[in-house]
Amino acid sequence: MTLRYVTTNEGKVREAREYLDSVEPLDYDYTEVQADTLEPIAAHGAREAFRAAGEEPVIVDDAGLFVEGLGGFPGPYSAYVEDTLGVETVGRVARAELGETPRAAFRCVVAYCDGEGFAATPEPVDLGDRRGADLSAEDRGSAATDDTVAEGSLPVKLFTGSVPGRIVEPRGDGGFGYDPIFEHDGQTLAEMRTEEKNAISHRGRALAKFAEWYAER
Ligand code: ITT
Ligand code: NA
Repeated sequence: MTLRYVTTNEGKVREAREYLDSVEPLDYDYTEVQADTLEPIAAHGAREAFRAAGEEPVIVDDAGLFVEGLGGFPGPYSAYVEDTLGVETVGRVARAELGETPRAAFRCVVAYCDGEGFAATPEPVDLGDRRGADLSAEDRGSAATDDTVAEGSLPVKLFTGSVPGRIVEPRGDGGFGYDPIFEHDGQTLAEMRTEEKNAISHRGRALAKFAEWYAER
């Protein structure tokens, strides 16, 4: 069965192909529920996309840039803020407000849904990084305000990754989105080749965990 990567972002697909050779992009615009974390957005999107894909296995990838001194802004609103303000303005505002190189992190949540349940294997929790946490129970907690979940909660498995860095003046023309203003270890993500970015990135970490788990599935 084909695994569908539900995204309209070619940059994400390019990065995912390094981990999953048989993945096919699915251009489906899932509803982005409002939340201050990425997990419920990705979980909800995966359930909706699974149904829209004719009940084929899907992964949804929700990511964002979290500037520490701005309370995590733009966080889950990163796509909207990129479209409205633009990446350079976000960088300028952060540096005007917080000084030359404010601390930030990229986070990525990969949500997998194939209609089946998951064995309840207790997973170790590492720093700010919930490895493959099965949030179906947590999601059920919000069912009262969430129509789709109330229809019957499809299990979703989540894989997260994050990378710390600093906001800098834009450099580099690789990558996509906020990559030019995010520096990690002396280089912006836009100055890295795809393999280099994957080796350290939020998405690379989430996808590596997912690919390892999926190979056993
Ligand atoms: P899909 O929802 O179709 O997957 P999107 O680009 O809207 O595409 P997100 O909602 O996950 O995806 O993206 C949130 C924002 O964060 C958006 O502005 C992206 O450009 C940006 N972003 C996501 N991953 C990134 C990365 O690895 N490097 C730089 N910016 C990234
Ligand atoms: Na999105």
